[in-house]
Amino acid sequence: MAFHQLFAHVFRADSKTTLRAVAFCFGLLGVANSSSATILIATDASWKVTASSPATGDWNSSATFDASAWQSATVLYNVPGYVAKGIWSSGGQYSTIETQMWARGIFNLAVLPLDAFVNNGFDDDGDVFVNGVQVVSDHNGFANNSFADITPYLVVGNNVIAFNVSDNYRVWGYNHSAWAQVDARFAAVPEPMSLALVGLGLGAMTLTRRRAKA
Ligand SMILES: [Ca+2]
Ligand SMILES: [Ca+2]
Repeated sequence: MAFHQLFAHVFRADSKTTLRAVAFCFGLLGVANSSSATILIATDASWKVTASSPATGDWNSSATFDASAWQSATVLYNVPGYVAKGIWSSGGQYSTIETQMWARGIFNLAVLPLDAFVNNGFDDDGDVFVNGVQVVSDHNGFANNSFADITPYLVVGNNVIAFNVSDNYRVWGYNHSAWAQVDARFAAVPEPMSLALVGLGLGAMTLTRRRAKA
């Protein structure tokens, strides 16, 4: 039955139960079939940071790198338009001692996304890495934002996003911060529970039709 025939039939059936069942079915199908942008990871207090140069070179590539000596990030402010928070190490925004920071976060992917992008901002300069691949190189000497397509560098399983950042334009004394956010878009997969509910809804509609004919 074509959709317009089904729609016409439903309104002829004059059954609140049927209308509710059909509305429910198509509501669920709409949710199940839509693609959605999902924020995978964004800088916040859960990120690990250090103001000391990492001991080994795999700090930006290995999910199993030993970051136990690193500290949790200090959240400095909200970033307008993003979920990400501006972070730095414990020295904070006006430290006169900590002029560099290294930071890392880990996120797990069950499937690869259709596409994924990183937005970030450095006060003032730095590099962003995804699984060890440099995706941002910002060395213009002042605070600014960057954007990069990281789709090719993601893997199923654990992924590492990491950056190092330095402050080198000390307007208002020392002021430094950094933020990063990964947004990914996935192909939607209908959930088994939604399909089961759609089946129940269609069953209820059929039952209503039979009762209307009897
Ligand atoms: Ca910069
Ligand atoms: Ca600065």
